[in-house]
Amino acid sequence: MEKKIVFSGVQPSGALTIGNYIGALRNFTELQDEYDCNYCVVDMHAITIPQVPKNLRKNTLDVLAMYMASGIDPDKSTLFIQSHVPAHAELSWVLNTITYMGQLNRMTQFKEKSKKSDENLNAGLFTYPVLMAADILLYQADFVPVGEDQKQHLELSRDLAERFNSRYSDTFTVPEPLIKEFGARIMSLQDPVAKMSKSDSDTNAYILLQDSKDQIARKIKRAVTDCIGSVNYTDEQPGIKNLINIHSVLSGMSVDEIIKLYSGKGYGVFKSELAEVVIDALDPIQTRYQQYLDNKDFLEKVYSEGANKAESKARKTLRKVYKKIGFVPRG
Ligand code: AQP
Repeated sequence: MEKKIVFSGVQPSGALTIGNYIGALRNFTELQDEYDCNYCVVDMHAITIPQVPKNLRKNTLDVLAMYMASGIDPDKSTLFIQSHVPAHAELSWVLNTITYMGQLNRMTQFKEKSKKSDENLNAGLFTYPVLMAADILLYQADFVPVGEDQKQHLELSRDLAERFNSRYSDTFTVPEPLIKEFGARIMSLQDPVAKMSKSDSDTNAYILLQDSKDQIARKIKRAVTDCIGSVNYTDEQPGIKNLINIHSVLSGMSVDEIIKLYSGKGYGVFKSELAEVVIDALDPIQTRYQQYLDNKDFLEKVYSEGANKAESKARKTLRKVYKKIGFVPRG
C-alpha cells in the first residue's frame, strides 16, 4: 500500500526556539517511518520580513542541521531548501489568481506581523499563505504537521485545493492539519499570553535550541509567573501553565504528576528542575547539531539530493496544473 504523504516547513528567519521544536520538529521525526515525508527550509517565506543576506544563508544551513539533529533522516524523508525548487514560486502564482483578497485580509498572522512592520508593508507578507498553499499542494500532501498558529493558513490551503479541483477537475489532495493536542502552542516566557517566536525582540522571551546551559537556566528563572505561588495548571496562571507544558512534553510526565511533584514547593524549585529537564532534552540535539554544522560537504549533499527528489515530485503536479489551466506545453 502506498504511504500517505506529509509536508511541512520551517522558516530560517532566525535560530529555532523550543516552540519550533515542540510544535513542529519533534513531531516531524515521529512521522517519518509511517509516511512519505517532505520537510523543507522555507527561505522564500523568510524574506517576507527583511533579512540580512549573510544571516539568511547561515540560518538556512542551521535549520537544515537542526532538522537532522532532531532526528530527521534524509534517507527516509525528502529534506530540501524551498528556493531550490522553482515550482513553489510557479504554483504560488497560479494560486494567487484564485485567491480572494478578502480571505488574505482575514489572516491573523498578517495582521500581527504587519503591526510590527514599518509602513512600507510588502506584498509578499500579504500573499505568504498562498505560497504556503503551493508548498503543500505541490507534494499532494495528505497531512501537514504544524503548530496551532498555522491552522488558519492551512484552512486556506484546503480551500484553494477545493476551489481549483472544482473549477478545473480533481488535481490536488485536500490536506489535513496534524496538530498535537499538547504543546501545539508554546508561549513567550516574558508574555505568556503571546506565542513564543524566534523573531521576538526580547531574547528572554524564548529558549533557543542552541542556547547554553546557563542561558537556559537564566531564561527560565526570569520567566514571568504570578504571585499565587503554587504550581497549578490553570488559565489564571498562564506563565506556570506554559512552563508545565514544556516540562510535560520534554520529561514525558503527565500534568498531574508534575503538579503533585511540586505541590507545596515554590516556583524556585520548579523552575530550577525544569531547567534541568530542558537542558537534558536539548543536550543530545545540540551535540548532533554541531556535528552536522561542522560537516558542510554532507549538508551540501543532503540539500542537493533533497532538491532533486523534491523537484521531480513537484514538477509532476505543476505539469498537471499548467495543462488544466490551458498553458501550452513547451514541447
Ligand atoms: N510557540 C510555538 N509553539 C508551538 N509551535 C510553534 N511553531 C512556531 N512557534 C511555535 C511551529 O513551528 C513551525 C515552524 O514555524 P515557522 O518558523 O515556519 O514560522 P512561525 O510559525 O511564524 O514561527 P516563529 O518562531 O514565530 O517564527 P517568526 O518569529 O519568524 O515568525 C510551524 O509549524 C509553527 O506552527
